[in-house]
Amino acid sequence: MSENVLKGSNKQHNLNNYEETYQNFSWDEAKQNFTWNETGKVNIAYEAVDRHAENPYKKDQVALQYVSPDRKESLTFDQLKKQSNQFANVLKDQGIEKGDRVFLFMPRSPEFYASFLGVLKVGAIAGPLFEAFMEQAVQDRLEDSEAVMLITTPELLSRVPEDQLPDLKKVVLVGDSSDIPDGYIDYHQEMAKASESFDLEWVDLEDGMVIHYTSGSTGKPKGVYHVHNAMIQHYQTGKWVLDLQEDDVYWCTADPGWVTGTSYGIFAPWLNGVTNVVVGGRFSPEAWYGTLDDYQISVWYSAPTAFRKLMSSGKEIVDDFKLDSVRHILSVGEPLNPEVIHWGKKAFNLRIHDTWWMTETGAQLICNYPTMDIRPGSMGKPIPGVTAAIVDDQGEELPPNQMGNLAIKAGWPSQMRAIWKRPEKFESYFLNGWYVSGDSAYKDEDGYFWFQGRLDDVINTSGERVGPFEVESKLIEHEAVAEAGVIGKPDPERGEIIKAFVALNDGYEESEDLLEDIRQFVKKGFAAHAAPREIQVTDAIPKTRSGKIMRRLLKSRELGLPEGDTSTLEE
Ligand code: 6R9
Repeated sequence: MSENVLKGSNKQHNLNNYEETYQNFSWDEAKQNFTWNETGKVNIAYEAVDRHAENPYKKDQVALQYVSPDRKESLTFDQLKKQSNQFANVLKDQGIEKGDRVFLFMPRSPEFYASFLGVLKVGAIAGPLFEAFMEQAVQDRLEDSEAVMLITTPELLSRVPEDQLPDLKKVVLVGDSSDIPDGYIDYHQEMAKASESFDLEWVDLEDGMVIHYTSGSTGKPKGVYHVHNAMIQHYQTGKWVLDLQEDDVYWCTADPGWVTGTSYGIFAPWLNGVTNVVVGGRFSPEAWYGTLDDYQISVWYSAPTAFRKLMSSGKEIVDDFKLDSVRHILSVGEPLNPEVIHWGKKAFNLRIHDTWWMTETGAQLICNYPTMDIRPGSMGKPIPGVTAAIVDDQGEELPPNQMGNLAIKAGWPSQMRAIWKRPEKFESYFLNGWYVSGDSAYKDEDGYFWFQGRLDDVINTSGERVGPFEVESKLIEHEAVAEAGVIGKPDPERGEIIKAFVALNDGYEESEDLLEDIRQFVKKGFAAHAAPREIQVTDAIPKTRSGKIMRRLLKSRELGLPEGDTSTLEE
């Protein structure tokens, strides 16, 4: 079988010759695939859903296949168009206008997808939030974005501090009417009354589409602002990197609260017109292998943490399922260990393709392609249309094999357009025409990029970005905690775990109960995934003379490494 032919078919891969395409491609070419190329006005929801619903050959194809332990439901492109139109009408009735921020805080469900698209159809900006967020995390994000509307469920409502959110005018609840208190908008009741046709808001390519909040090493989470123009890259990487073909059944395991769950859990698959499987409920190896088998998944995008969990569940369980529908597997979020690639080869007889990108980049940038040789441990090569390099701290390019800042030449289609209300923060990403990622890496002589680590203190636990500052802020709200410093500690399954060092207030003694209480405090007040798995009591947290927590020092001490430069350490 030649490299360019798909497993189990006589079709060709979409990107046949990487080097040649890389030399010749320009983004103008990709724009020809969209109708807006003539009108100049767009709406990503139209391109992703309505366009297919208007095509007699595609309208009855399943767009969304939803699967959870207690609910299975499928929606065709036509049904998804109608439901999102209905919700757009509900939004219009409620006075939502172009540019308004409308947040969604609920588990994955068909209602989530219909309302998310409805928000885009009125030209508003969608802000998806992880259902695991607790009160503080929800408040920070709604407050910063000045969201005027929230779509959530009766169960999650208790985590929305409405009295702290003066801009939040309306709350839509998705649930049984009997659970919906007065003063709230009943999703199902309003949908039942709403028309299935809607005259959608045609916007400019540079108009706002989505805000994803993400963590940095300092300060509150940042609102990363993306515009409709990103669709060009969502579409094109869906072709080249996901290698999507019309008859694929695609499963992206990411939650839409994370950028992967929107760019590649909504846009890339639907812009390419494929059936998109969405799985709710908790992870279990049986449920995951079962999904691949039951729905005959052909293209699967997941993360190293999940692969490692499957790997540790053993070989026997694999034999209980038929996994031969899968033809292409991809990974994102953390370094993909060569060991996992070897496991993939055994379990699926396939290579796992690593992809590198960030919330801020909006779409994939450095990837492995089906027709390219993979070097296990490497993130691959930049997509055509994108220039990547390793630069020094002055933004000068470094030669091969030298470690430095992983940087991308600014101006790719899906690049973030702002950090919400923080222009100086946005500017701080750019140096000498480069977007500087905050990751360190090197490039080998053949142009493959190799990830080395984060250059800042951001923690990557099970593929989720956690800012140490947010965890520290929550910790010191606990009555026993005087000071806190938080680091990521290497962990074989999760990549990193969160470890907190705390200094206790006078009158508090270290005990198992107290540490557990502190842990629960972060879990309940902030988010479960951000609760420290390890807490160590110390007398004092090392700080610089200007009062910054020296996490680097905490980490070297934890790992038994040399302490490095401690000249700014406060005595
Ligand atoms: C899409 C996404 C971005 C950070 C990024 C890097 C890490 C992502 C990776 C990877 C090694 C890969 N990261 N992909 N590290 N290999 N293939 O993950 O967005 O949540 O913003 O995280 O994740 O450190 O800077 P986001």
